[in-house]
Amino acid sequence: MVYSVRMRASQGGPHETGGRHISGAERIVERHRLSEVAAAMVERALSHSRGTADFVNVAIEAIDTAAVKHVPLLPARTVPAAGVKACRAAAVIELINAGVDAAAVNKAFRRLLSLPDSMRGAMLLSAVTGDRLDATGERGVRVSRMDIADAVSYDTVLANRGLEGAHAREAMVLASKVLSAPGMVAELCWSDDPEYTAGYVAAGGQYIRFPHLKPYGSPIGGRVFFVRPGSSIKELQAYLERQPVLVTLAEADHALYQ
Ligand code: WAQ
Ligand code: MG
Repeated sequence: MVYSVRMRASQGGPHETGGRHISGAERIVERHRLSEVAAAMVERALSHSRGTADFVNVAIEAIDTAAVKHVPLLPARTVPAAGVKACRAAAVIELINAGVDAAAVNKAFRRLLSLPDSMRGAMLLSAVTGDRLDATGERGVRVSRMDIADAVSYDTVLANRGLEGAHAREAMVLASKVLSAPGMVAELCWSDDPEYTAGYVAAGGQYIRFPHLKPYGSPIGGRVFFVRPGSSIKELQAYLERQPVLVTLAEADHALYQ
């Protein structure tokens, strides 16, 4: 048995009654780590750069180990573009190369850039038309129940790739689960933390980072998942929200850090 630990925090009351999203976190851990991991999430919720949360929800749920799916960690590379404009242009090219229609890419940027504030989850958009496919409105689809399988080796791999810090550590796990979902073509993301400007495109089996997908100081981030037309949205959403996934290191990474 393992345990899914999920946290979401907001300001001005719970998300459901209009509270502003502050932070969230997802882990899968063994019994003996539960209290420590849950306590760290509470601390993080209450000391976030987006503001002070006045609502924190921590949910813990047992998961049968046999129900956990294993998916490989995406290999990462960084596009060394300078400035927001150049980084966004480079991200557009990566998405189009991965098979997302230019029209859908443009709509995705427009949608993300016109958000009044960050959502809690992601928008599912058609990879051809850019039309919104999910019915979750301002909340978005929240990817949940995922973690890295071997946290110790993962930290070494991250340090070796020059990717210290929680943002990349969590985003690479999330993106690895997202790209393993049925009908998924690509993901576009940038952080909602005002001081963190980096973002990424996950597509074609890769995690492609850009140092500046938004200006420093902006509290508005977001995620778009580009979906192949004709995919079952119900199935896809169930996978993203409910399927427990442990992300495993690639063989090459293991060989280096055994
Ligand atoms: N499921 C779906 N959408 C989510 C989730 C989730 N579990 N968590 C966050 N989001 C959405 C939500 O709209 C947030 O406002 C937005 O994504 C940004 O979330 O390689 O830190 O957790 O250096 O602020 C990317 C670059 C960092 C990392 C991403 O996202 C790197 C980041 P944040
Ligand atoms: Mg954030």
